[in-house]
Amino acid sequence: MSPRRLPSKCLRARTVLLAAVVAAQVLHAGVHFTPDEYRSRRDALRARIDTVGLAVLASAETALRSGDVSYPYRQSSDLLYLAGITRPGTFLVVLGSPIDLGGRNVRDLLFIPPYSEMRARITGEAMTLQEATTVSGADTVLENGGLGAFLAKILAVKRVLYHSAFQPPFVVDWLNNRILFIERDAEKMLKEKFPGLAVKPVSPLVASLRVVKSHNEVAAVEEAARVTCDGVMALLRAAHPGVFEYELQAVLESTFRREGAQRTGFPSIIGSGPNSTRVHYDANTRRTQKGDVIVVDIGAEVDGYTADVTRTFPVDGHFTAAQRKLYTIVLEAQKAAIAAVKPGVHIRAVDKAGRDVIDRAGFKKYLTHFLSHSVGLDVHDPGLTGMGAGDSLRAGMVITIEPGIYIPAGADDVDLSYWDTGIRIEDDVLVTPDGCRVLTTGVPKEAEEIESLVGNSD
Ligand SMILES: [Mn+2]
Repeated sequence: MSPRRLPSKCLRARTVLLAAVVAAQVLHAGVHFTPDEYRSRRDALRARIDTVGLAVLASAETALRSGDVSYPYRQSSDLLYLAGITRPGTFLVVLGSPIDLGGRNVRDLLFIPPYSEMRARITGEAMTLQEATTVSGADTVLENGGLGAFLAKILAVKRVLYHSAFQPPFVVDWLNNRILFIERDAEKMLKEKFPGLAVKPVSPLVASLRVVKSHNEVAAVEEAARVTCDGVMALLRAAHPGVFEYELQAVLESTFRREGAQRTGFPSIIGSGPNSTRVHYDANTRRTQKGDVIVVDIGAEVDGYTADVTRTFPVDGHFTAAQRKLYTIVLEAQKAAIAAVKPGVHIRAVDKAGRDVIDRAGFKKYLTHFLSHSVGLDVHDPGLTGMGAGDSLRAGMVITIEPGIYIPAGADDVDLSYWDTGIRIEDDVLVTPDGCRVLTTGVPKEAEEIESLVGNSD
């Protein structure tokens, strides 16, 4: 990448270009979510916090890669959800009951980095108070330098503080061989300064809001699903024995970007041969061989929302008898689980419907994970863990259904024709009032259809 400081003669041309880019971003961000929607989400959060309480949510930290180079930035999902602001250095305050600020009734405040002309010229990423107001609909937007003084005043009169987690909550001080507990110490200092103040995490409250998706959120996941499926179709057509896993990743992710995805929702998994049995393999370095199956578990992120799709295919376009047998079982399991999805059903019953098919076929020990999770702003979206008593499905939830069978080399209770074979099939489904609707229909999953697409570039 180029260094941060540009030679001055480039600045004018870049400024014009960047102004166009910024304008396009603002337009794009408005496609799915209006300030009214963010406002109603904050109202829903307010209804869950005490009237004598307030919530403070910090944006994600910028992660340093080395020197003055950062990793690509991605906003915290909770802050995106409640305010739509994509920049670091942003803090959102949601008040349990309104306060009077300069004669105005204020329910929420946003604190953002001060506008910097220099930053606008160099990165195009400066935001004015007015722009932040337009995006978020917050009652008041102020510069983030004022956050400390504001909190000092407001915490003196509030009884409960909900806050977002410190990331990371602790750091290792290896010079002194000790751990610095940032979050614990911050909470301790607050309680000393404001006796009687209760300090709680805000994330469970926001999670309870995020679990059922709005109409616009479903539209965002559908768009992510469409782009994701297009990427898989391009990948299938580009596959042939001898192709490297990373070449397939490049085809996939270039399709994502060309179709408007900002990034992937999680590192792309392209696992061939032995790697198909490793459920979280994402090194993507192996050269494929004739006879391999390839598991691709991937998701494009569009406007903050990700899809999560898995397809498995033979690199040479022909499943072996053993591969086809496993594929048929997993597909049957997936269809059985999808058929079980409707409001009121517990997520463990959905898991069981799919798992039973694999158990009956005699491959119980080769299914090593739960079959479902919520998907949305995060690939493993909060609110539906499979563990809680309250994990019954509700209309508007978006969940994945992803059974699999993974047989490593050396498995001693199966024929060796099954070795090094991982099969997983995953779709995203919207729970509807009377059942569900599969959102990721853009790429087929019947064995013959998948086979006919592999290497087929016409
Ligand atoms: Mn998944």
